[in-house]
Amino acid sequence: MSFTLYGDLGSGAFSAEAALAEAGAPYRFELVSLDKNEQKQPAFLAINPSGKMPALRLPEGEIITESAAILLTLADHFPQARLLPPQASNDRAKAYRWLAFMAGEIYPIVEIVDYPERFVAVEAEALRAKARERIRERILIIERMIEGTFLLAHGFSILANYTWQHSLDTVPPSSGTTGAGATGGAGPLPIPWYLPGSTQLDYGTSDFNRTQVFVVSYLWDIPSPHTTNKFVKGVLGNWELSGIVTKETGLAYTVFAGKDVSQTGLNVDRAQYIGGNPYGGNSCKSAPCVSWMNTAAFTQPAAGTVGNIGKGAFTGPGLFNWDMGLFKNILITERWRAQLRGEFFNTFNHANFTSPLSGGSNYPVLSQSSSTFGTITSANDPRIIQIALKVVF
Ligand SMILES: N[C@@H](CCC(=O)N[C@@H](CS)C(=O)NCC(=O)O)C(=O)O
Repeated sequence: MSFTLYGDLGSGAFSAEAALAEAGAPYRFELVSLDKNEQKQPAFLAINPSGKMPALRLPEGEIITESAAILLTLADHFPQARLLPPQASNDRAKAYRWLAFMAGEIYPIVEIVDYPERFVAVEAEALRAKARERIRERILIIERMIEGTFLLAHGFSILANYTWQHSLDTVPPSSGTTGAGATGGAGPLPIPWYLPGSTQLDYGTSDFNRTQVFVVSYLWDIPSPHTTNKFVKGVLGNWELSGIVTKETGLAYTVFAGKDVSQTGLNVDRAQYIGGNPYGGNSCKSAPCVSWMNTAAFTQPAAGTVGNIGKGAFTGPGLFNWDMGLFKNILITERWRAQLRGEFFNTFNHANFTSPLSGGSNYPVLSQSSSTFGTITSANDPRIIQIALKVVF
């Protein structure tokens, strides 16, 4: 049994749709085009006689209109989604207050902005401009009530996501997503089809593949001290702490011969893997990482052959990064606010080495004949600190 939401893209139906999605409710979206004036056609007027969207059909068939009523109905239907703060709490009362404010003080003026000619026979544009001003004034009332980042919720929000995947393709290494050189892309040419093993060598892990990616972001509105002392409140109040933590596995790369051993003139020959652990002792603790690859496990292919290493057969070092932000919000006047922002990228200055590549990170190929074969020679950015002052008015 599913809900049906009637609305248009980019219309006020978004609030109902956001609530349905947040509640995890099953729903169907029925498009009613404002551009084609479909909201005033008999088919939709039978659903909402006032010719306005959103309208929501409940699974039992009842039609609900008026955004505030729709939102409250959905909050009732899905208590576990906690669309509203706890019952009888101050925050619940505040939520009702802002819902009524949007429905009563702001939404009616939207009609004047959208259709001023419905209200006056002349000077419709002047009326539209005035109505816009009113909306702005009223939205500013809400803005000024926001302490820190939240209007209703306090404290802490956190988002985490994890992906585990493996992307494979048949374009030659370092073609990225542009395709092989042969088809106008940026990558090298494929290994010719008539050479033994050619198809297998150009099939493998995609250049952009990261098998595991874990990202957590958080925002903490640090509670202001409960005191009447203006100085203490001014200094210790209105701080926000935010951050993004990323941990991901490395990018795939391919070991090339670095010479035209096959004499095809294409310069896409692979090195020859001759057995043993392809990775070195991993001694990256003290730069340079002399032994990311075990050079003794590779050699040049025999003359006239293309080597035996498949696309993306090896994986470079993973990445760990923690960005942080510490913000202090300063209320100057009703209208003017300032924010002092301290941003710390790679806060703990973790050394994130890049793959030991011959041609930079956009060219995930390592040349066996290079003098630095197997050695990591570069890293991502060290810690960077940025301090800024933002003024909002
Ligand atoms: N009171 C209604 C107002 C809805 C409303 O104004 N919707 C606009 C779209 S954002 C609409 O349907 N306008 C079409 C029209 O007035 O012809 C509510 O709160 O849902």
